[in-house]
Amino acid sequence: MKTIKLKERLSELIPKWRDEGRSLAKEHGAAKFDEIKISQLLGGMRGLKCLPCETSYLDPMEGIRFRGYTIPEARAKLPKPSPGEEAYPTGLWYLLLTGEMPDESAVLELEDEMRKRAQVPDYILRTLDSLPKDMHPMTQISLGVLALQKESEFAKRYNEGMKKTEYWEPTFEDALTLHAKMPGVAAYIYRRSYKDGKIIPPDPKLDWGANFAHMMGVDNPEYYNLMRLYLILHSDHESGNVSAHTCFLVGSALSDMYYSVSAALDGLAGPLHGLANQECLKWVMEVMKTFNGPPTNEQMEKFAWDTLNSGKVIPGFGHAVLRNVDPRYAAQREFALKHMPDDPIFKTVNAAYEVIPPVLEKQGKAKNPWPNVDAHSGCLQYYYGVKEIDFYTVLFGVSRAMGISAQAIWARGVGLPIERPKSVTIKMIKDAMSG
Ligand code: CMX
Repeated sequence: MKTIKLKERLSELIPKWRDEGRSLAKEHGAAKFDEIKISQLLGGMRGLKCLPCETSYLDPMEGIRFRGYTIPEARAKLPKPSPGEEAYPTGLWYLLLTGEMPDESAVLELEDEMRKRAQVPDYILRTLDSLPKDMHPMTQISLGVLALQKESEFAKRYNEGMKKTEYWEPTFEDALTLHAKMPGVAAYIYRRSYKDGKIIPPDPKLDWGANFAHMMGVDNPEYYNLMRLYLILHSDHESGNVSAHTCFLVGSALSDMYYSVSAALDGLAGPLHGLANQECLKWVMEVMKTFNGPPTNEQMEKFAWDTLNSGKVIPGFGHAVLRNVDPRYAAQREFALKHMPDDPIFKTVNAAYEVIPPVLEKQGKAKNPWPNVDAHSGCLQYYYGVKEIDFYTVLFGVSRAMGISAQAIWARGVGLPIERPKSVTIKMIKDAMSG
């Protein structure tokens, strides 16, 4: 069977990565890299350096780098479809997996492979059909991905007794199949929950990113570009965030890619994580309803204080690691300034951008007063007619799956063990402090 270049390259790189990991552990296994403070033990392990991740690195001030490339660099250097202004998201997956910028032929080959695997099995459609249409789309996509587990090559090969050094290979196959099918599953959820329920088949002339938009029923070249950008921006954010870490943890038990990604989607569905994108647009709409349109900066300031004083967080602002404007926010703002500068929702998002950071600074609680990725994404979707706010986190999920699958393939490749940190009781902590 012909192997695509991406898989060939991985089969060359993975043994080297495995040796590198082994010799690091052998030569420096007893060395200390970080120490844990009690504030971290009781505070969500914030800042604790205890997870390896090769696909991306998040600098608090600069934001994410995908394999060393900033977002503007990746957008500029990754191959782009023609016509099209934004890069192929599949090219980013290649970069995340290998650390190497793909050329156009490697991306086209990957696109082709995705196209061949895109058909969503009938039993998945029937599973989705059995769910209430008003079930949250995140529950539906998690169930859809979970049901796809039947396709798992890893589970099959594991049962046949494959060697540990081969684990990465069916993990890669599962990821490829999952990414190929996931837009079709997500688009079907969109069509059945909000539209006429009819399936729009993929268009063989379109790339993976644009096809997702097409299958949802949004055929606008500008939206194709937005979708490609969206899928790139939301893909990877190191391995410590809830969705990535969930995938990493579940996968460490050798649960296959479908189990791991389904679990990750459940974490993404939390309002402090991915669901913040729907919460954010809801909040922006509330502002607009209260002031009959885009607010003045004074009105926005008052609304922000009212939210804080009622004990709620302002969705889309703050971050556990970032201490600056999220470059994923900046990229979406740039898109909005180019394509929809006069849109009233964008104007409201812009007022929030100007007003909220000083308000959060004045309140003095949030360590990062700046907007994150979720503060902008909904406004762009709404503009192009995707007005079903509950669906927004599904778009995030289709993208995030790429980053976490790349992490999972790396983890299988280097042979990381099952994750199992040690827990302690509060009494043990108190005793250690008083002793
Ligand atoms: N509005 C109001 N208060 C906020 C806030 C915000 N946007 N961001 C943080 N705070 C508060 C926290 O709730 C916390 O309050 P308490 O001390 O009363 O518990 C305090 O400020 C300190 O929190 P922090 O250390 O700055 O932030 P954390 O690392 O604990 O949490 C995050 C990070 C993202 C969960 C938080 O900033 C938040 O809730 N933001 C709003 C939700 C959001 O946008 N989430 C999406 C993040 C990106 C993503 O994962 O998709």
